Amino acid sequence: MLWQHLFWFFGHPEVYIIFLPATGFVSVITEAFCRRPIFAYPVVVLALISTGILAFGLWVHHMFATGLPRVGYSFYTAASMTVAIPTGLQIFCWLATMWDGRPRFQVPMLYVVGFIVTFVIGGLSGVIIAAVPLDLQLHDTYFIVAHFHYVLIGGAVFPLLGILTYWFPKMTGRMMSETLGTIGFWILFLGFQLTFFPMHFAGLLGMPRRVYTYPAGMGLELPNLLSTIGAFAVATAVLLFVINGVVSYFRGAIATDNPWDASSLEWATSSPPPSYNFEHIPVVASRTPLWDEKGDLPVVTGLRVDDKETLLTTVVGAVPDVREPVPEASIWPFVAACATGVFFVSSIFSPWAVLFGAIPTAIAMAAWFWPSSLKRTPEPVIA
Ligand SMILES: [Cu+2]
Repeated sequence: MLWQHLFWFFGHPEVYIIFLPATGFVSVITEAFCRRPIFAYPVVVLALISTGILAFGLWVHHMFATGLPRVGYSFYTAASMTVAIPTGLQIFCWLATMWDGRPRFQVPMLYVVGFIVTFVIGGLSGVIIAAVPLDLQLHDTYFIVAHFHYVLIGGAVFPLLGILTYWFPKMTGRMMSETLGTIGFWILFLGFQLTFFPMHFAGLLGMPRRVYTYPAGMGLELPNLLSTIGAFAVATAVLLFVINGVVSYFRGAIATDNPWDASSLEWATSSPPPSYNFEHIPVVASRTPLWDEKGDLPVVTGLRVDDKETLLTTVVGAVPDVREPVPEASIWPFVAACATGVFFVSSIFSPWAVLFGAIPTAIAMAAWFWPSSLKRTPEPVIA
């Protein structure tokens, strides 16, 4: 039991570790392809933060079938249903952005729409199985398999393929094929639904998960046949995506700096960007700098040219504050990283490693932070 608690105390938040970056991808794509800033941006951010916090209080909903005190059932059912609130808020904000914008349904945006449809279905089956009486019926059945694939493939894989298509021109300097991408999206979307939707029914009919065989004549033949056909479609779509990536890398249309007419800073530099990203640090005054400035962005001036230096600003107002010298190249951060790695890996095998592993780590850290008389001190900005 303790192991199960430990596993799910990791396993439930881990789902959100996968899902939360995907919400960022969705926001970025929705904004660019609807040509307006995200609707109710502070709500989206607060919803993200509260999802991250709530994620740590839900793990027991994976363990309803182990037997719990009554108050445990009630608490974790309530907490699990609560997480639908911030997630729902985000979905409504993205829909409002589309409603109020002028959406262009190119491949990345198709993946966002696929995400919303699929993830909402997964969210609804999630609210259903948060209820203990139903969960006890459906525990360890294909209904659960259907639910978590809707949440994870819908919530993470669709946004990931969308953002890869979106950032491909920035990473490689070439566009992915729109035709191949559109065909691939529809095969994936329909193939996914064909694979996982029938699993709800197989689960309701009592088919246990982690088992691929079943007795004939129980009504399980049709849902399993549909799932098998769908699985081949999903594999085909993934293969198409890879082929599209490889072919476009060599033969794709040359990308401009900002091929999607997006608003954020990565599109202000060339595709692909030089290793230093920007020759001069751009000045940004809003969340959509490239839509505000018609020409080139204004740049920071007055930094040293004979030495490495960066500009620090105040935390809330982003007003220029001090010019901070960039540290000289040093071997010590690398040594500290290696020593820390050895420390943690060897502590798996012996508790003594905690004691002896701490010594090289401490030496590396001390050398790294040793005060050097040669270091320049930060200088205030003269406005
Ligand atoms: Cu969970």
